[in-house]
Amino acid sequence: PIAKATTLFSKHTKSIVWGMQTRAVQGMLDFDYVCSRDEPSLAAMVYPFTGDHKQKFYWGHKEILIPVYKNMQDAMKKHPDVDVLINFASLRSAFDSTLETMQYPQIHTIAIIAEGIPEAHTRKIIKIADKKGVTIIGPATVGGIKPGCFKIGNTGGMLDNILASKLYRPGSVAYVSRSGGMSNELNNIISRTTDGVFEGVAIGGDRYPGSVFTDHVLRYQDTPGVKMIVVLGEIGGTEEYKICQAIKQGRITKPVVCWCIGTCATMFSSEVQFGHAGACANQDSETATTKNRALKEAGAFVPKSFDELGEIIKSVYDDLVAKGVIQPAEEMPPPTVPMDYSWARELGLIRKPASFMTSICDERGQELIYAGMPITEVFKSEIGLGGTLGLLWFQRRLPRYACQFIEMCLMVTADHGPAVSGAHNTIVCARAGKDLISSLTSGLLTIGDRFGGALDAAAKQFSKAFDSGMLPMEFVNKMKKDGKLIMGIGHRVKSINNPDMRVQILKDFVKANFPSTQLLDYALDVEKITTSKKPNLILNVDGFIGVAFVDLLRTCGGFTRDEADEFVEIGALNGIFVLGRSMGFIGHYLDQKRLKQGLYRHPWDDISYVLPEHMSM
Ligand code: Q5B
Repeated sequence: PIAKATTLFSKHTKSIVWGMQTRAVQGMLDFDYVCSRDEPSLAAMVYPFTGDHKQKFYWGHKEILIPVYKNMQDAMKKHPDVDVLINFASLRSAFDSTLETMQYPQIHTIAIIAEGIPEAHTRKIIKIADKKGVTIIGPATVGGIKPGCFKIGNTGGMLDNILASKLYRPGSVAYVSRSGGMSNELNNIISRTTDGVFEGVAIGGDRYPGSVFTDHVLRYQDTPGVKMIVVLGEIGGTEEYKICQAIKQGRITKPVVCWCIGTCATMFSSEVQFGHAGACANQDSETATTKNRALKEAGAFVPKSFDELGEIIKSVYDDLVAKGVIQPAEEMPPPTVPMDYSWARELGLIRKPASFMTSICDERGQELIYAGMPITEVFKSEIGLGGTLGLLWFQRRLPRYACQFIEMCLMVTADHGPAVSGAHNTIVCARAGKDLISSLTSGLLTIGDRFGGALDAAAKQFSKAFDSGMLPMEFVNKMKKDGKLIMGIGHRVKSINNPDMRVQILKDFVKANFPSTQLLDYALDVEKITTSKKPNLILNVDGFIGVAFVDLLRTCGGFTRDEADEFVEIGALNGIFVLGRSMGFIGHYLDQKRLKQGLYRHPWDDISYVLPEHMSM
């Protein structure tokens, strides 16, 4: 078998991350930057589920591109200087991707992050790794960290933690633990009690970790920069006895501080399985208490409890300083890494004027909120479609009759046959092979003054005339004099002889339910005058909804007069026709598709060709 490397990471280590772990990668790059590395430690990413491309990351203040390869082979070929692979593959693919990685002799270290890899698979990985001289860290771990040099994925947490534990520059203490979470605690303890961490590895909590305590403790023994070693063992397994043996045999000469967690297991009457798969004592020798005793007997520095771990680390460290073994280096401030915008905002450190303002809907919390009303409440109080529209368009919880009126408007405007401009356009568009949205919008685009889009203009014209005290006759005459059509008056097919039942239905409801119908009454007086001139100059559906809505907004009690006028001014009322008729247009689109109607071509005999006569010179 090929011998494994003593030094796994340096200031020049280059790695590949398997998996689209962009947050972890940015964390590694920020760590590199704060360690004053010349170059990022990450050369590339491998992700088989997308094509080759580049991902944008920050290197300090600058943006850089990191290549992502679909195939590992391409990544290895393009980056021969890479010797570490961080495998973020899931438990289903971690085995295969690790075996594939080990085919490349350039790789000396693999960190496997996934939890739950079958033990049989891990054992196979270990066997091959031992033959090929590859150090495996994990599975089921965050990985490890070498201050000033390299950080595996998410190890060490966020940047504020890295800075607080001074992980941007090396100290003299190397540690190994099983737990990734506890390794962070060690970073904290060691940084407070000594000159800091030289290197730390969390081997993972599985029964068969890819590398064991002694693999790392012996490396640390052989690494000149390491002056003392900390081991955080735990209940289960017998690995800690190998450390005892190595101390007794003189293979380990550097001071070892060690504590096995899980001593509380003795307080339980039955066997306890702790969080890690391997954290269970199957015999007395595997209990934390027995192992701690053995370590102490072998010559390790063992505290009385975990609480004392910091104190004992400090006393061993102070002793080494006193003896001159450790000469603490001068502290140099690390370069500043810009804080991520979202994090800084969360911490309340920055503020920025928003480019967008909204006041109708908030989807950020646990529950969707329409104008202050949680969606569950929208359903509980049965405000229906009219009430929902009231919240989103008018930001008010409207009275029940108003919600009902809105729903009736949507129902009566839902369709008026295939011959009207909008339905016609929708049909022609659908028959030209276009999709639903194109066909719908082609229909909607015909809505305007002449067809379906006269609601707002009718509301404005009638209320302006009414508010100024003009008599209906004066209004009609003025419009005629100005050469203007009265919006909301007139219909192509409906007339006093062929009344529009849609308008009749709405009229009955409004008369029965609205607190006031002043403007509607005024419009009906105008209708009397216009229909006396021509029977089709009725108050049409647009006009009716327009004026009745003004009455509603002005008198329902939910709006000030200015607010009511503003909704008319900004064009809310045409929205009623647009929304209602969208139902019909979609119906026409589906109908044409269902009827398998082919391309529409307008017949020649329906077109009058009036070309200019041939002009001779
Ligand atoms: N005259 C609607 O015109 C229509 C007059 C008027 C004074 C008027 C026309 C008009 C105002 C806009 C309006 C909404 C184009 C209509 C709708 C939805 C729909 C549609 C559907 C659906 C009809 C004949 C004579 C002329 C004109 C005079 C006409 N309108 N005078 N004020 N408003 N209205 N749009 O039939 O002296 O002979 O020259 O623009 O409210 O779109 O079902 O089809 O649900 O889909 O073509 O209901 O009224 O009449 O233009 O030949 O005029 O009456 O000046 O006088 P017509 P025209 P003169 S609802």
